[in-house]
Amino acid sequence: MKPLLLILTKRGLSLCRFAGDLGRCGNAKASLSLNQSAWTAQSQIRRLSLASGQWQDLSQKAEIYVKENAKLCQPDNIHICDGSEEENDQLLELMRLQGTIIPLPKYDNCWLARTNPADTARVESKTFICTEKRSDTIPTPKKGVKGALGNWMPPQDMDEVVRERFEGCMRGRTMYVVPFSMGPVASPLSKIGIELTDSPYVVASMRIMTRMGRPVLAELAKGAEFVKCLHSVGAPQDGRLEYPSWPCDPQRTVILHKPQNDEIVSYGSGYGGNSLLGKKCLALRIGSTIAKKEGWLAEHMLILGITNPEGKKRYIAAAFPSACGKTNLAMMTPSLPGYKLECVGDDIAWMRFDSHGQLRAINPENGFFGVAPGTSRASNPIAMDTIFRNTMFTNVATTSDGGVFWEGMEKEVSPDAEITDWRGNKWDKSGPAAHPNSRFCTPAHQCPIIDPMWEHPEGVPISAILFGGRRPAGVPLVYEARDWKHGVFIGASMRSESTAAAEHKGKTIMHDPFAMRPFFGYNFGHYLDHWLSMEKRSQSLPKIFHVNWFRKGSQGEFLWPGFGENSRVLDWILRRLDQEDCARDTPIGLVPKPGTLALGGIEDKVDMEQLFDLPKGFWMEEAEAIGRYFEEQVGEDLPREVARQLEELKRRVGDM
Ligand code: GTP
Ligand code: SPV
Ligand code: MN
Repeated sequence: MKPLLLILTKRGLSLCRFAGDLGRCGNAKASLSLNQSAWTAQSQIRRLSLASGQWQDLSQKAEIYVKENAKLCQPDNIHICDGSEEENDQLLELMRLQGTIIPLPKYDNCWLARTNPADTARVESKTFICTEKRSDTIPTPKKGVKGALGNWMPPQDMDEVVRERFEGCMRGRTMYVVPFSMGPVASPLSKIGIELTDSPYVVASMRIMTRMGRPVLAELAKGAEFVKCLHSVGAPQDGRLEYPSWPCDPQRTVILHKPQNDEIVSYGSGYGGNSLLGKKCLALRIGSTIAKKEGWLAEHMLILGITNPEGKKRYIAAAFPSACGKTNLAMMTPSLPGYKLECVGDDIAWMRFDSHGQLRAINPENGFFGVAPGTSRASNPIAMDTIFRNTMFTNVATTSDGGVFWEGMEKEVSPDAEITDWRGNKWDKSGPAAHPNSRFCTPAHQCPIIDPMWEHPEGVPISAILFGGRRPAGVPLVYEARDWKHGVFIGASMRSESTAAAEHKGKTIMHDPFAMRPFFGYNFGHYLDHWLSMEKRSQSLPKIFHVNWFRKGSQGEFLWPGFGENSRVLDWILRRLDQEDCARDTPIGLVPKPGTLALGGIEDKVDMEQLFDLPKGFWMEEAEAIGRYFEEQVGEDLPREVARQLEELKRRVGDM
């Protein structure tokens, strides 16, 4: 390791591990005031100096992109990331000195970041898609109704927003150039991005969540196209950072996407999907627009492989809204004997039909950014076996013996360990110890059940697609779509109880079509057309199902034990794929015939009647609510076929 130099500059503490000169130093403590003109002049001269890397590492196009934005953001220096272990160690050390992260000595190379409490989740209200025409981004809502299928901004406004926030925003900081690949490097299904960021936390997290560094630089050098991703944590207008160890600007946070240019710009937040731009911004929002153009699907779905007791293996993709069980299902330990589950991905699937009409999926990510609370040896032992090495935790609580704690881990910490809450105070039990949206960021290859095909460049063949959400009432444990069109309607009609994954207040049942509501890169009506058009691409489409692990009884208790027991539902689904005659028709779709769901061992714990009850009143109201939503939110952009599916549902429910 190179020697570590600490240098006191006008801006505070600078850390430098590269060759000796100041100009090549990494940035300091985030004591940013934006009007230090003498320094500005200096950094003007130095601003295109490289602290690490070489311009030759980039393609000409990439070099221009970096230089243009360096001119705009005026960082003290630029660091082209190579993704090496050494570079990562240096960044971790820098963050430790700045107080951004603390080590977790109980584990191997694990760290905790505590954010500014105003920066703990995605901010949907400040996330925009920029297109010339509003109708390219969102369907036209009914007069007097606020559109809820994304936020639109005209490109001129975007330019203004960028100018206002980014001019000089990296003064006193380093601009990191993060070359990354979504999907295995050089797979025909992958896409490259370059994220420019002033957050070492983002760099370290992108190194886990994506393939980052050298191999991607090599692709760029060959002239590969890339998605442009500009990110700054920013600083409040008065220059005063309330939490210097977690600089951000919550007041002016904005996350912008310009599909026309394959461009993402994010300002003001360092958290998750707001700042790790490969994830929701590239893989879903920009991804979905590319997918539409190129004829494939970019979806908010986990991918798992499941082998039945006869040794037959199938892959399934499943779309559940944020914090509704994707990571848990993707790593589930089947309770049904003889079943084996393997994980391909826990959040995003890119899927396209191969030349035989088989839908194939890749996980574009390289790590898991999973919800911590609720994760335990009892609920998700596989995650627990994954996350205690090389992991960046954010906003979890800590124990006095150098470990982590969150709600659900009560039985897994020593009873006399003292607990420090996610804000860094002694936990007084008046609120949760860990933030409800606290997360682990951990390398996927560490997962003990990672699928042998998880990095296969052609992807894995998908046999079934599941939709689901948190439905406390009325929605049965599982039902099967009658056909592809009906399946598309089920995806379009998805609703779920709100969770802590975004900024929503209180629990309400929200519409969340395809679990994509916060992630559509273009007009949802056109997205539905695109899904419907898949029928033209293949003779052997996957079967579609809807699942609900979250139905509740009269005392507010979950009616279904969930987690590993969900294997019983997967078993029924696989048997349906094998054409087994184990389903019966209902007005909403096909449900298990009595006695066909494998319940051995838990018969007395589950009330099948309640789990599969279809109250007519509930479904009348549900169909009304879906109709109202389509009318108010999608209007003229709703495909006729989807409207027809709703009429059919209403008719069938009316006949109940
Ligand atoms: P994002 O990462 O935000 O997209 O969330 P996710 O969809 O991956 O959800 P995750 O698997 O992290 O689960 C979120 C919460 O749901 C956790 O608190 C889990 O414990 C809980 N959960 C997951 N699966 C089940 C289940 O089968 N039953 C019940 N009751 N809770 C579950
Ligand atoms: C989600 O909210 O769906 C997440 C977390 O997976 S974030 O990456 O922050 O969007
Ligand atoms: Mn997840």
